[in-house]
Order: sequence, then structure tokens, then C-alpha cells
Amino acid sequence: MPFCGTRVTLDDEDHVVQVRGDRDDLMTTGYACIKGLEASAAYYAPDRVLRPLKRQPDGSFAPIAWETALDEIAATIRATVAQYGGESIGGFRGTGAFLNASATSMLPAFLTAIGSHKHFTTYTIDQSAKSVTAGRMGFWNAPRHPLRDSDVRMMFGANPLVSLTNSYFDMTNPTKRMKEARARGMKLIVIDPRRTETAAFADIFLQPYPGEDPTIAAGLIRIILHEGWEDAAFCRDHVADLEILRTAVDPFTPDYVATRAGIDPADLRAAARLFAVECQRGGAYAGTGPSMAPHSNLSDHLIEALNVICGRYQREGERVVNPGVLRARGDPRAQVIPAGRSWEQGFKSRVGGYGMLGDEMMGGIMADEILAPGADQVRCFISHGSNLVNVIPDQQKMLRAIETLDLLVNIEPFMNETSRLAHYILPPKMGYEREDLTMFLYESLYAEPYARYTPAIAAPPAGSDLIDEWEIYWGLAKRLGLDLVYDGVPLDMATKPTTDRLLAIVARHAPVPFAQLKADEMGGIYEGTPQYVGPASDGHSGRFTVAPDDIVAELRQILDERDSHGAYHSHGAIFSHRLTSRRIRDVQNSAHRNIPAIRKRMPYNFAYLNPADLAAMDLVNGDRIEISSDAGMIPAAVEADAGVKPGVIQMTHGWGGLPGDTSYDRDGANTGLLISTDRNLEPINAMPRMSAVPVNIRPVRARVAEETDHAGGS
Ligand SMILES: Nc1nc2c(c(=O)[nH]1)N[C@H]1C(S)=C(S)[C@@H](COP(=O)(O)OP(=O)(O)OC[C@H]3O[C@@H](n4cnc5c(=O)[nH]c(N)nc54)[C@H](O)[C@@H]3O)O[C@H]1N2
Ligand SMILES: Nc1nc2c(c(=O)[nH]1)N[C@H]1C(S)=C(S)[C@@H](COP(=O)(O)OP(=O)(O)OC[C@H]3O[C@@H](n4cnc5c(=O)[nH]c(N)nc54)[C@H](O)[C@@H]3O)O[C@H]1N2
Ligand SMILES: [Mo]
Repeated sequence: MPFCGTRVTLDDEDHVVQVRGDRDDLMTTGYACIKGLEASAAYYAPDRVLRPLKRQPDGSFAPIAWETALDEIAATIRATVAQYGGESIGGFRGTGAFLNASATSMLPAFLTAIGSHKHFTTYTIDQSAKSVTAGRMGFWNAPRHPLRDSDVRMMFGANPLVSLTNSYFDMTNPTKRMKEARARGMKLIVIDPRRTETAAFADIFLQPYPGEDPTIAAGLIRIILHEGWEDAAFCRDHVADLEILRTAVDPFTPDYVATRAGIDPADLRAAARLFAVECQRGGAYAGTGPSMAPHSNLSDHLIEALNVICGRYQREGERVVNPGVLRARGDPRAQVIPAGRSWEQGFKSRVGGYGMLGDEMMGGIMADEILAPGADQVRCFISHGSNLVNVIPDQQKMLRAIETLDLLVNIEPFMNETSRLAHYILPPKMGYEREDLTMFLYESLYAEPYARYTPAIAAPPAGSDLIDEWEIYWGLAKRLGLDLVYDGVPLDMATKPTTDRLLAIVARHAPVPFAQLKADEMGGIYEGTPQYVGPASDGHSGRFTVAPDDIVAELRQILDERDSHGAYHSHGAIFSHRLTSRRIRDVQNSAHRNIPAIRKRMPYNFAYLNPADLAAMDLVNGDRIEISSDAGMIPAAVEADAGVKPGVIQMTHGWGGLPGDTSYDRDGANTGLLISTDRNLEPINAMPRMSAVPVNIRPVRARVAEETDHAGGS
């Protein structure tokens, strides 16, 4: 994710032989993770797809020329649009599509040109709660406190030291940055059911049961307001409904929260005091932990409300440390942009009546939009840089949806699970084989206004026939007579652009010319004119709404929940544990599982449990279990992790193969089989229940023993 600066050794054929972290890199200063260091193994992996492939009636794949493939795909899309209209075409962008600056804007441009709303991305099965919060509470029109002068960070369910992804920390060499921040006195509060690599640096570590973030955040708000620790002046000037929030969180007393979340009430108090009294700058932030558990939008809202009541935003006159390089600059002002609730207007999904978030529909109902019959049913689908089959929760439903499609096009370098089901696999050049820029969508993740252009340095694998991803969309649009508006700029559809031409469009707002970005080999910090937070605009009266009706109602709903630990109810059954997701260093979601060095370290996705839980079930490392939820069952091998709270089971996602052709030993298991998207979808963004999933654990070894005993006794 952080696009580490690397030094790449090439052989005589310009193929990658070795990758090392580059100590001279301005941002990552030598850091690189195993996934990046193993690039050579990935680029020349036996399952890399070297030319476009078309699925044959018997399920095998045959090579097809690029021009023929694009002709055939365009013909199917044309016929489908003619019969059913533009809404019958859909597409999804995954992680692979978000790591390519010239191509990432292409799918939405293509779908807009064709007249379809069916644009999905990983965002709505990730942390789209953040957009929901901004839409319900409003947002401050200037940055939060930057890391460099923050004296505190509170992290709910985020582990940036492993995930290297956190828009409120520094993702370039995060362990080093954490040590630096700690050395200058920054305090850290971590709330996580696992004592993570990040939690190891915490001053206060709360280890709750998963799914209790709304309870904890409400409890922290209650303590702060009760003690008068809030930033009263900021609240007076900028918050519309503080008294309603105060009343709504009143039942969340330290004792109630502590019992429910399984934490010590004294720690909760200490966290509130450290955050609100002992520290003045820096805020609270949620990673994927809270955003995948039930009530994810409520959690995110209350966590951001901590920042609001403590006024943890930059004020008039403060310098904006990263105004960005490639994106058009905003006009930061010390004022609230009030809640817009944009999803309440405009287009609504056929399934569930969900509105849009930005230009996206909700991933939680994507399979249903493909399956539900009707005029606007999705019939042709482009998957771009995603392993849909392994990452969309509710794998069974996703598979049924894929079977229903008339056309599935997979823009993907590898023969992975989704490729095997595609009608066409269109393999692109990979990172070192193409010109690229630092990813403009993630600019804010850097601590400074940094950008870098990287030339294509490696030759594609011998004997391959690969193109750049944008060429696929441009080629299809041209055949279909569509005009593409790319990143806000209409493209000339008569003359094919180049990758550099598209990157120059992406970089058109930069304070330096594209030619200079290209010339600066190591990239640079391009601040341009320093930017400061301006005063509120004349007559501005926007205020935060921290306690709108739907938030207050959901808080009441939480109080009605009566599950006790070790006995969780879901869909009519009772479960003993809560399963959560977590990232592991070795893989990126479903990717990199094909690399031998990685599989040696991580043969499959283990189920991590506290040693006490393992002992209670008479299990040792490597023993097999079956994990069952109200939606399905998967096998797993257990691994002790003393950092995991008893009662919690953790497993990383993206593993497993296709049903009927998979074994745990070979593929690991897909946790998406334990998730149903028929129920437990959050309001507004249809976020599925992907963490704090109630499950039962059944030792397979014990069952074998029982059966033997039984046989012996009869
Ligand atoms: N190595 C590696 N890096 C990655 C990825 C990867 O697969 N591998 N994936 C990338 C992606 S797609 C993303 S979105 C980011 C995510 O980045 P992060 O959000 O930092 O992801 P995780 O490392 O899984 O950290 C989530 C934490 O939430 C905790 N948690 C689980 N359930 C709950 C809960 O209910 N409440 C609380 N408070 N905590 C909970 C877990 O124990 C875990 O420590 O990482 C990215 N980086
Ligand atoms: N149960 C459960 N499900 C989850 C999650 C969870 O925590 N639990 N996490 C969710 C989250 S946060 C996310 S973001 C999603 C991730 O979902 P995806 O983004 O679909 O996951 P990846 O496996 O990272 O898929 C990226 C694909 O891009 C390919 N790729 C690599 N390089 C390139 C390239 O240059 N071009 C192209 N076109 N492709 C390339 C990779 O081979 C890989 O197949 O999963 C979600 N699903
Ligand atoms: Mo993600």
C-alpha cells in the first residue's frame, strides 16, 4: 500500500531479479514489506496470465488476440445495452485498480458514458462508514491535527504497523514513525480485541470484545461531557445538538460499558482523561475493526464525535502540512460543512433502496443487483483488479451471481479464483512494467506533499502480450462510440492517448509541470504556495450535528441488546465466540498466496485463538476445527495467539478456493462463507457484518476421537 521506494535489479532481458527497500527514498527510507520484496516471484509466477484468454465451452481457456477480444466484448455489451439499456452493465474496482494512477478513473468514466449507475468498489465493504459520518454529522473544512504536532492518537481497530494503511497515521515506514512520535512524547491509546503490533506501543490498551465500539465510544463521550472535559468554546461555536448527545449517551456509564465490553472501568476513565485532559492535539480514528462489526456507521460517528467535542481540528491560521500535489487544492476554512445526507436524494438501488455514496453503489447488495430479475438487472460485468469470488462477503451468493452473468471480464494479472470463472481474462502490465505516479487518491496518507513519477523499467515476461489497463477501456469505448470523461477531462476519442498523456492529466493541478515530475528521479516534496487554514466564509452558519435522530435511535437499540458473553444470538441460534477479521503481513487480501516463499511462512489462513480457549477445547497448534456461523461452515487450523482476547477467534480473509475444488491444505478457507448478505446489512451503506460474527467452534480431532470411542463401545 505505501508504494515503498525500492531498488530493483534487472537482468540482461530487463526482467526483475531482485527488489530491495531504498534507503534513499524520501518517504519510506529503506522500508519494504515481504510482498514487495517478492515482486520477482510474482511477476514470473507460473500462474501469471501472459496474454488475453477466452473461456471455452468446456471451461478451459484459449488465447485470443487483444483486438478480437475487445471486438467480441464490445459486441456483447452493445447488444446488451440495445436490449436492456445502460443499467445492465456493471463493474467493480478492487485493490489492483486502486494501485494504478493512469487506469483507476477509467471504469467509472466508462460506466458513466454508458449510462449505468452500477459502479461498485471495495470502499463499501471497507470503511465507507467515514462517508456516512461526514454525511450525517457534517465535517470540518480543514484537516485534523497532523501527526507531527499531535500529542495523542486513539486508534479503534486499526493496526497500521502491519496494514501500513491509515489515513490518520503515517504509513511510510510506520514502525519507525511510531518510534519517532513516541520519542517526542506522543501518547497512544489502542482499542482492539487483540494486543496488536501497534498496541505494543500504547500507553493505554483497552481489549474489548469485538463489536463493542459504539458502547466504548459512547462511554468515553459520556465521561468527557460529564466531567466538563470537552472543548466548550469549540462546541458552543460549531456544534448544533450537544445536549441531545449528552442525553443519548447518559445510559453508557463506565460500569455498563466495562461489563458489556469486557474491559476495566478504570481504564476507560484513564483513556478519556488522557485523550481529553492530558492531551490537546490529535484525535481518534477507526480502522477496519469497527467498520466491519455490527453498528459500524454508529461506531464511526461516535468516534468522530470524540474529535468534535474535543475540537481536534486545525484552526484559522494553522499551516496545512500536506495540501496535496496531484489533486486540485481545496480551500480549507475554519468552518463546518453541514451534513448533506446525499444518499437521501437521487438514484436508489433496486435491491434494498440504498442511495449512492459519491458515485458508488453498495458492495453489500452487488450480487443481488446481478441476481434480481428485472429491466435493470446487471448482465455484463467488468471486474478490475479484484478477486471478487474470494473477497465479497457471502461467497455462495457471489458465485450464483457470476453464474447468472452473460459476460464477466476480469482485468487481472493472475489465474486466480475469479479468473477461472471469467469469460475473458484481460491481463495487464504490472507496476514496474508501466509508467506510473504516486496514487493521487491516497495523497493524504503522506505526511508531506510528496509525489513521484516512475518510468517503466522492466520488460514484461518473455513471450507475453500485455497492455496497459486504460487501453482496455479506451478500446471498448472507441468501439462502442462512447466519449470518455477521464478524471474530469474529456478524452479525444479519435487519437489514442499514451500512458504519459493520461498521467499528465492526473497531474495537471500539481504546482510543478509534469515534465519536472518526470525529471525528478526520486520524486519530491512539492509544496508550491504554502497553504493556511482560512477564516470561516462570510455569513457561514454550518454546524456539526453530532446526535441526529437516526444516531440517537440506534444508540437506544444498542441498549436493548441482551447477549451475554459466550452466548451470542444470531438468526435463531446461539454461538460461543465472535470471529473477527485481521490482516497479516504476508499477503494483501487474496493476493500473494501464489508465491512459494510466502506460503512457506503462511501455509493457510490460521484461526487465531487465545491459548486458554485452545486448552479448554483440548486443542494444540495445527489442530483442525470447523467454524460455523448462521450462514455457513469452514475448516481451519488453529494457532495460539496470546494477544487475542479469550472468546474471540480471528482469521484473515481472501483465502480459500472454488467450492467443489478446494482443500484447506492447498487454499486455506474463505471467511466470506460465514457471512450472509441477506441480513445484517447496515442502514445507508449496506455494510455486511464482517467482524464480531457469532460462531461456534467444533474440534475435528475431538470428533474423530469420539467416533472411535463410540465404535469401541458398541
Ligand atoms: N499486510 C497487509 N496489509 C494490508 C492488507 C492486507 O491484507 N495485508 N489489506 C489492506 C486493506 S484492504 C485495508 S482496508 C487495510 C486495513 O487496515 P487496518 O484497519 O489497520 O486492518 P487490520 O490490520 O486488520 O486491523 C484491524 C484491527 O481491528 C481489530 N478488530 C477486529 N474487530 C474489531 C472490533 O469489533 N472492534 C475493534 N475495536 N477492533 C476490532 C483486529 O483485531 C485488528 O487488529 O489494510 C491494508 N493493508
Ligand atoms: N470476510 C472479509 N472479507 C473482506 C474483508 C475482510 O476483512 N473480511 N476485507 C475487505 C476489504 S477492506 C477489501 S479492500 C477487499 C479487498 O478485495 P480485493 O481488492 O478484491 O482483494 P485483493 O485480493 O487485494 O485483489 C486485488 C487483485 O488485484 C490483482 N492485481 C495485482 N496487481 C494488479 C495490477 O497491476 N492490475 C490489476 N488489474 N490487478 C492487479 C491481484 O492479483 C488481486 O487479484 O476485501 C474485502 N473483503
Ligand atoms: Mo480494504
